[in-house]
Amino acid sequence: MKVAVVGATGLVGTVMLKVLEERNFPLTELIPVASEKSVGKLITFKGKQFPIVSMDTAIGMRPDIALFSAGGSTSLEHAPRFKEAGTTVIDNSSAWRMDPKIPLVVPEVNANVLSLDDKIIANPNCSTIQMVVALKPLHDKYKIKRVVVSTYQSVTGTGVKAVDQMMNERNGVFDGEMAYAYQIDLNVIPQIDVFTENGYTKEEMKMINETRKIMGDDSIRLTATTVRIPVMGGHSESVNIEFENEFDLAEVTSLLEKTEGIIVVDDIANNKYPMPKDAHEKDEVFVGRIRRDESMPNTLNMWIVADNLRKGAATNAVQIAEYLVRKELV
Ligand code: 2RA
Repeated sequence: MKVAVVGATGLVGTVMLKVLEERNFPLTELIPVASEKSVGKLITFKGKQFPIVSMDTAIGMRPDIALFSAGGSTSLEHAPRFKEAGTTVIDNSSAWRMDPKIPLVVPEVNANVLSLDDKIIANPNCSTIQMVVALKPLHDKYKIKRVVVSTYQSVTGTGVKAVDQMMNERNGVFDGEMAYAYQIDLNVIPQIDVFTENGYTKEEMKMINETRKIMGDDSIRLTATTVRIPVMGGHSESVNIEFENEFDLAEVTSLLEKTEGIIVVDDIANNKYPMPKDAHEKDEVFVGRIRRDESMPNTLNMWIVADNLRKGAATNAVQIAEYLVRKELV
């Protein structure tokens, strides 16, 4: 497999390279792609050095797979050009996610929708990915009626500039460039992305719309509040789920424990629950604080944490690529 990583020097691109290396992806040639100012610089991968190339050079090299994490407009412009060259694009931006012709995939949930004809595949939003991994086994068993989610999202979801802003604020340096309109350190910002006409942010609408598409069920009702907190390492989510059917709490835990990609950390007797600090650099989704919502019948509360740069972005994209290779869809 010849694999291009588009946006190789960004936060997600860097993690994509690390994940490809760690998971020993069957790669014969790596093609790192970045903006003109990085062209010619070297990227070390598995002890070998690969020069960063331009978009045009990469397309000319006709990779089998291109993992894109370079923003929506780059993706809209260049993913179709890779597709023309016979490359399968797995795109981490929001550009293609809600296009009805484009599959939006979390492998544990809906890899079965993929076919040989899919040459552009969308990787969902980070906060959506970790939630659907945990919702899917429960939906299959008890049928979800409604989800109420509130998120606590890491600054790494915004990018390097936001990490710098937080660390500068922490170190008392306030003259750097701001990624957010407000101070983030020692603060909480109840806005992720811009507001839409209905008063929700784009991030909140992504969680609602992408969840229904990935789960293949438009009847699921969802509402979301997405919040940026001064944390690195992962996104956390408080999720309240109302089911059509009755559930047994021990069975819920056991279903989650048996689900590929989930680690249940739920030992309140010993004060154990998932935290971003522990999820950092892990590929799994961590679930804990599993308990009944005693104010409503058939309703559950749980707490979901995952490394947003890993399962929320790079790992999920690499897992899609692994699935394509395994099923000979590329
Ligand atoms: C965030 N959802 O955390 C974004 C990243 N894709 O802001």
